[in-house]
Amino acid sequence: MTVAVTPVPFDRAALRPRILHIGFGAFARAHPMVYLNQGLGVAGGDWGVVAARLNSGAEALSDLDAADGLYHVAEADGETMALRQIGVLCGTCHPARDGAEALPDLIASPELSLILLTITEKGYCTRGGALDMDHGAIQADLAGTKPPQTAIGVIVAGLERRRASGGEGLTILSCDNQPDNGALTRAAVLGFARARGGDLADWIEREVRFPSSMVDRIVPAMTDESRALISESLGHDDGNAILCEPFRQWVIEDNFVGQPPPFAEGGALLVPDVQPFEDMKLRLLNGAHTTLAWVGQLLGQETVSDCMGNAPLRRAIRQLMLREQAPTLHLPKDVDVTAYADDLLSRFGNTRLKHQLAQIATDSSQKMPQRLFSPIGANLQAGRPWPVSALAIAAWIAGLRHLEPIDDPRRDELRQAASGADPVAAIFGLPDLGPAELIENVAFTDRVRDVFNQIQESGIAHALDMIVTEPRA
Ligand code: CS2
Repeated sequence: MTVAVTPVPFDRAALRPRILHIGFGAFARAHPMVYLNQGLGVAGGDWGVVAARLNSGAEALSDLDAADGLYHVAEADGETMALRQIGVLCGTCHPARDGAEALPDLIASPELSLILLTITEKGYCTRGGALDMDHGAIQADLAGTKPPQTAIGVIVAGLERRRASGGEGLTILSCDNQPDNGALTRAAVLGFARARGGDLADWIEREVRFPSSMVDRIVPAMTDESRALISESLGHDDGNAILCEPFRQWVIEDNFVGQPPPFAEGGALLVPDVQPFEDMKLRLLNGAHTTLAWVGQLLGQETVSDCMGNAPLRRAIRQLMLREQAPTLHLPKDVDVTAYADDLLSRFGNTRLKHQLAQIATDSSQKMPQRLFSPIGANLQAGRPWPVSALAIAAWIAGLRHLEPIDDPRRDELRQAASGADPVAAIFGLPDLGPAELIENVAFTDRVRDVFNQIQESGIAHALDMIVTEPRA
């Protein structure tokens, strides 16, 4: 059955290349671009976007060019489906296709005011909150014998050019799931600029702003099934379309050079401090996701919505959110955390989204600190129990030992550590996996080891049954 499409609500002829989006994948299409599309419909303006990728994905960008930058976003759950056409793109850029100078030149362009980033946790090349100087790609970019490969290297090359041509500062806005993502981006960019020498870092400190933001929308990787659903609803194919849930939220620190694009008019919240929103989302939503990814896979489940059909697992997730994560938070004003958690459970139950647990399990070493380790640390300190978190960590270690494939930048060392006689000690003996005060705390490692042994001896379903205290719904 076809569904009516909401057309682009503004005049595309007015668009200029004012925003560069690095890491233009599924999430970018379905989240920040939707806010901008709607905001331009309300407020108008010339805020066009150049979509960029650095590594894979040159073809996907050329496909967007072939469609004149237009694509559809389908927002769906079991009952509803809405289709909008997104028209904010005014170009694409890929170094492999357009040459190594293209991105730094764009960053230097006086028209450009904002760089948006969705490069995933590992794209920042940080460790312990600072640029990772041992990172191979950072070392190569710093050596400067070849064009930069990392987002951080490309950004610094662009800022250097911008400054040299007398350009003004701009804003760099991270849309990745990390706490204080603005400060982290700033640390990475400044770390790189300082390591290069000269006084560019001082200019960046003065002229570039790095607001933090909390982003939320579940946007799974596209599948044949989601493509077919969109084609059927549209009445024709759109190879650039994306399927996501109806829910979206974006809370942005109000800290821009000049006027921000009309994100607020498109539904974003601009606030002085995003941290309460970030912590709540990272711990309740993403912490639950990572728990589902590992416990669910060991239980033989494939998707998040499948997991919601498993009664003990669903109850454990509610328990995690309300008894283990919520008590660690300074909640944003007016938030009812029980309603927030229950809304999350229904979002997870969205049967239109075939959100693969294996996709969420990707890069878990980069996700554990903010999603599970930090709240566990707070619970240990406060003397509160954390059984579901312990199950999640133990399931991760069991998964590293038993599941294939493992997709993680630290895969080899993790796999090796997980295969030994005492995997828990070996995993937490790896450098910089989490905060030292937690990893070195025997109350933490002993508890995780107990649960790990229980999974090994009696199976994950039994280990799960042992910890669920949340009443049946
Ligand atoms: C997920 C997120 O893959 C993952 O790690 O937890 O992408 C999640 O779907 C989004 O943060 C939802 O806003």
